Amino acid sequence: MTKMNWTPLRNAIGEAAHIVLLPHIYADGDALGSSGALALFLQAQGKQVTIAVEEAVQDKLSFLCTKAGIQFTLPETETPRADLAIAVDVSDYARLGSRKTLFDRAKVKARIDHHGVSGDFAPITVCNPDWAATAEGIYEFLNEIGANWTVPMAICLYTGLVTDTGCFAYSNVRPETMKAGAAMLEIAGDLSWIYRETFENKTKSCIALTAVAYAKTEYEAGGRIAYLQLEAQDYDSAGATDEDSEGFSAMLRAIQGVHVSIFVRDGKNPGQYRISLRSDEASDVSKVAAEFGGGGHARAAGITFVSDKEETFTQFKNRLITRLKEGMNV
Ligand SMILES: [Mn+2]
Repeated sequence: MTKMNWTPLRNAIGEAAHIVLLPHIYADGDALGSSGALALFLQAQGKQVTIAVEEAVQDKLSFLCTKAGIQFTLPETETPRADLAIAVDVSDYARLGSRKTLFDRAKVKARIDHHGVSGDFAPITVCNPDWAATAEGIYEFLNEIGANWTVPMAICLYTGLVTDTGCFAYSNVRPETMKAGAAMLEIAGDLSWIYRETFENKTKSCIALTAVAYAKTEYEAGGRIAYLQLEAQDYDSAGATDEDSEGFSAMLRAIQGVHVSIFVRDGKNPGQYRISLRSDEASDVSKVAAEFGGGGHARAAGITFVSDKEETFTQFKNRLITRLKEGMNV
């Protein structure tokens, strides 16, 4: 088990009065939950803390605000220069989005993360790919520092664990992950409602979009790869939003015989595509993603592709499928 050196981060926190926490763009339960737990701890130390997010918090995670009292600040709000900026669950500098300036302006820059492929963009980095979630790292840190755990902190931390592990089901789950989860249950009691809020509780529009998704799914490599591309009109026809398609990559990977899934969505700008990859033991998609300028974990990774004169999306798609086929050991 890798023992992390928390001292530089601990010292930086000690010297800072105003701390800004920066979860990654399209923040998920781990990025927001980890930031929330850390923020509550820092506030209890008398620190002024801002969690600056790129987009409004997804509906299904809004309980972090209502039940744990976390405040997330959108970039349009003026945030003063921080003494310390901590990128939370951010694998790559680009995943700070428009908040790069907030990060750059801070006197001291740090990062807490669990992604294998790391962009070394922060002088103080605590990154351990063995953690199933960044939340597992936050748990380790707060325990080492002797934090007083509260129910809101437990809600935040448990959210990070549950969402990044598919309810403690993925291969990234270790005994330490379960121990962190168990500790949160000891503090907060029944937290099964977090599972319901984040995994069940599907909207009608999500179900409508799921029907479209299954109908549009194509198979490659003799059924070993599932490919799905959803465009703006697919979302419109289902009355769905981006949030409704979260989990689609995992949903496709779960089809019998499928080892790798590719799920493509439109990016923010024209000609931009967001690709998420999921795999089982047959393939390390973080390696493939890195070759295409993306990153992530062995079983879950992402790429952003921008089409230009050099390469169209169709060419990119073919290149990606070919590469995934080659790298598959089944
Ligand atoms: Mn994470």
